[in-house]
Amino acid sequence: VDRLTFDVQVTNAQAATIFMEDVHAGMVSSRKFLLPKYFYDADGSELFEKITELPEYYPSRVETKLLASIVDDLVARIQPKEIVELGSGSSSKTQLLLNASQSSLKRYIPLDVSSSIVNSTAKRLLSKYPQLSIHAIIGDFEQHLAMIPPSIGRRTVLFLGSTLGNLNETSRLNLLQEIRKIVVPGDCVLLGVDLVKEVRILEEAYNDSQGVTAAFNRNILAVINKNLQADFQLEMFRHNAFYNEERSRIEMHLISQGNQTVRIKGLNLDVLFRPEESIWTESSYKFTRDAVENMLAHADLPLVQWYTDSEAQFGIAVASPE
Ligand code: SAH
Ligand code: AVI
Repeated sequence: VDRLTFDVQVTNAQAATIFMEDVHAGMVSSRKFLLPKYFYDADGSELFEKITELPEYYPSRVETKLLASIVDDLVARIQPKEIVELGSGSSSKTQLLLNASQSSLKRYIPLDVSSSIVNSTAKRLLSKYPQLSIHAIIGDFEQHLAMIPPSIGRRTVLFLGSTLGNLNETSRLNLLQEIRKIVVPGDCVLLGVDLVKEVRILEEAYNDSQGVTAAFNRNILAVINKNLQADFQLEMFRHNAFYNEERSRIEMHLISQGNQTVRIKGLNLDVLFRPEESIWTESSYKFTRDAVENMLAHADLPLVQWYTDSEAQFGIAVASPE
């Protein structure tokens, strides 16, 4: 269909090289780590969708409800002509905006590392919104914002799900500064952020009773097994997620169950694990309104509106350059 453009920012060979370098760096580090963007192969994206349906994982549910309650007000203010979405995944919350903006909206630009989910989502949206053009970009939001096509007017940049919280402070600021470069006065940025709250609620959201989050966490090892011919035994790594109050973040780790050596053939590397040694796989920072307002201001994106649910679990910031 000519309403669909599908841009892939890196060749398979480039992606393979970067993946090798990143896994190597993480596995030879004295504190082992892996980058959370590698959770999201087709299986990982499916597991994340299951997470969003868990009773314990309040962020998706609360953000959806909040967005539904403000969407008419929002769209009346911003009347978007195009929506650029970072880490768009299944675009399920986005559809609230797509529905409400039908009269003004011409183009939707989802950008995500996970080609499988963007592909199936784009096809679904094309048939559901016959007036809409879709320009999908498979890429890394920390590297490829410059590849987003020139604006056709009144652009809204959407960044939902508190995915910004998966970056550390420096990377968050960098990304917001890159976002600033793709908007002009009159455009806006909609940022969904998970808020600091009672530790029990936070920790339960990352330790669900069905073990879906544990499977999501371990999937990163399956991704390495598949792409680098490694022999991680997934059941030999325990899921561990806890709130680090001092740093306002959930940390997810995989903990080695005993002494073990993992062979990563594709890197020609043997990795030794001590009992209880951790691989740090994800941080998920939690915010306050002030913290969000400050970081946006630092990126020259003044906060113009702040929405939160009645229990102040989740926030949606609207920022606009001057
Ligand atoms: N926005 C959706 C999905 C959130 S899950 C929601 O709110 O429910 C995080 C999404 O970001 C996944 O689809 C994942 O593939 C994508 N993602 C993670 N790191 C990324 C990166 N560095 N660049 C682009 N996309 C990324
Ligand atoms: C995508 N991201 C904001 C999710 C989060 O909550 O940090 C990923 C996730 N990790 C474990 N559960 C969900």
